Amino acid sequence: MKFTFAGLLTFILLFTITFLFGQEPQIINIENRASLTLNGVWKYVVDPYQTGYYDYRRDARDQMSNPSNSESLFLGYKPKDQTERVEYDFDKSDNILVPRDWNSQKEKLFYYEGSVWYYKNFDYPAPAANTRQYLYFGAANYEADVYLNGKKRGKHVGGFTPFNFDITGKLNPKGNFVIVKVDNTRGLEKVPTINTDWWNYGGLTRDVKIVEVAGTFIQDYYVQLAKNDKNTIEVSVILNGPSKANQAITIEIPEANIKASCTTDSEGKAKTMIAAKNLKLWSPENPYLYEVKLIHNNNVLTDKIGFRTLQTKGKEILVNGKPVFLRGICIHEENGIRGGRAYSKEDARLLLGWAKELGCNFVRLAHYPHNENMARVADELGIMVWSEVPVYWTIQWKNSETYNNAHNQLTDMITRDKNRASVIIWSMANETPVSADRTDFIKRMIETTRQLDPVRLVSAALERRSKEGSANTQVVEDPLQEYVDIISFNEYIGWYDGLTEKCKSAEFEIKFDKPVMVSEFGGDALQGNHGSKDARWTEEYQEELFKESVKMLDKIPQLRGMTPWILADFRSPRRLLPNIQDGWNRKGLISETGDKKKAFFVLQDYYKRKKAEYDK
Ligand code: GCB
Repeated sequence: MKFTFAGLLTFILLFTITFLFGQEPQIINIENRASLTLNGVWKYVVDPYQTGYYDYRRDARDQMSNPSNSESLFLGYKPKDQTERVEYDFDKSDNILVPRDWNSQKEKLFYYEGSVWYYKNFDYPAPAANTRQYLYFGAANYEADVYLNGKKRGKHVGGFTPFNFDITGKLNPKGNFVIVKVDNTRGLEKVPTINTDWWNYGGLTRDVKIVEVAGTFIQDYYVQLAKNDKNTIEVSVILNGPSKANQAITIEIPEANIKASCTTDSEGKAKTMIAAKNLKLWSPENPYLYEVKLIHNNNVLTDKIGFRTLQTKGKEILVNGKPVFLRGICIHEENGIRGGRAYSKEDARLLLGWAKELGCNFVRLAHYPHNENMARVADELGIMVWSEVPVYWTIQWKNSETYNNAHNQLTDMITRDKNRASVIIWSMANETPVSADRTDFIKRMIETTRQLDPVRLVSAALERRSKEGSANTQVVEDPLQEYVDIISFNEYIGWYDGLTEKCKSAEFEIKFDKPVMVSEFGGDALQGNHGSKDARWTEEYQEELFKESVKMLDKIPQLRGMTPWILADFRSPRRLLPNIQDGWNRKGLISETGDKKKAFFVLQDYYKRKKAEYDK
């Protein structure tokens, strides 16, 4: 073999990309594939000094980074006899549930930020012939080092997106064990950075599975209506495996009498356009989902997919050609009643059920990709979705690693949810301070998004401010307005900016003929705390704020939606006021116990009116 310098560089680059950022390509639609769940009880060891990872000279013990130092500490090694010194024992360690964050399960880990080692053993009796196995994680916050049977399989960075490792041939019929070091330490260079207004829940927060696929299998696909064309389904498929070239793929939608095929190229990719007449279109009023089958070599992968068109025209947002008003609400991925990160279909039904009760046809899933169940349940319930990456406040705009990280999180979010009809907006960021570096950073993200998904709308929650010399006039002065499809901004007039009175005189001046969405407004109220409407923290203040806010915003001619902040109270380490906040951001319309505050009903009324206006 000829060994070139360029070849070596490429190898080093690929190695770095694979082990630092990632990842093997994401396998989508895990829910409908053969799998063994590793959810349930795991063992864990809290390791604040990363003793399992670094030796006393702080050299990595990790076999991959340091092959000569492959000491088996924390890698599942068991002493052979009483002479051996092994300073840990997973079997004797405490239990922890997966999926779930550690903070809400273990009192001693409530505020913990650092490393925790997870351990689980399992049998894998009989893989079917010619199959491959992948170890899949729905998410781990924030970094995960993954080991199978004592050998490192890889590392993943980013707390809210899925990842998988090929473990074909590495499983035994009995006695396998997975060890994962999960580290939720915050960092200036990370995405998000050290400063946020939500709880930094750590752990294996989503499903863990062994997924079994055919030797060559459908790894990824896109099945959606072509841009602005309700009679054409655009399909692309990616095969993974040794025989991926020149393979026939069949797409069937039995209920629509559709059966079509395409053939993969040398990279395993296939594309086709399928004519489709009279499809029942997906909409919030009729969230119709078709069973779609993707077939390769008699292996059938099914999904439930809705079809709808989406575009903006001047100030209108058109879904299936009809103007819509986005009656929305922001949601954090948290179930306050149980405590901790939301992860399950039941959690999704609770949160989206509340949104429905409020009269919403839209939700903003803030400020990071939520678990996949949210978009799937939204598909079923007919709720449109804004999906976001944690490019929040002040991340390091000049740092190329930070960019790569944000780019990976964005790509993984889109890859996972691009077949969900409910998802209509990809959001790039939240309240990022305008500067040339920041705008360049986000413009590059927008370009990536448009390449990956030509149909969905792009936005970002921007900031507004008072116009110079005219305190009442509110303007958005952000060059990103040019590049997004929907101009969205957050405003806290009547909470951080003046009292509710101020809403009466404030006016918005938006220069673009594009739809406007107010992506946040609101104020804190402790549920059950009553008083006059100008007393902060009371339900009455929040009620008044909502009454005045919707009146104020309704005057914006381009207003086509809003997602007030926020559906339910959520935990935040920034919220320190005793007897009121106690570690909770109280801007919820519903308390952490599930009780509705007065403002809930103000918004519900407004949405009834808006619905009637648009149903006409
Ligand atoms: C914001 C942020 C959101 C905060 C909220 C607040 O502007 O986007 O993450 O939680 O304000 O409550 O201050």
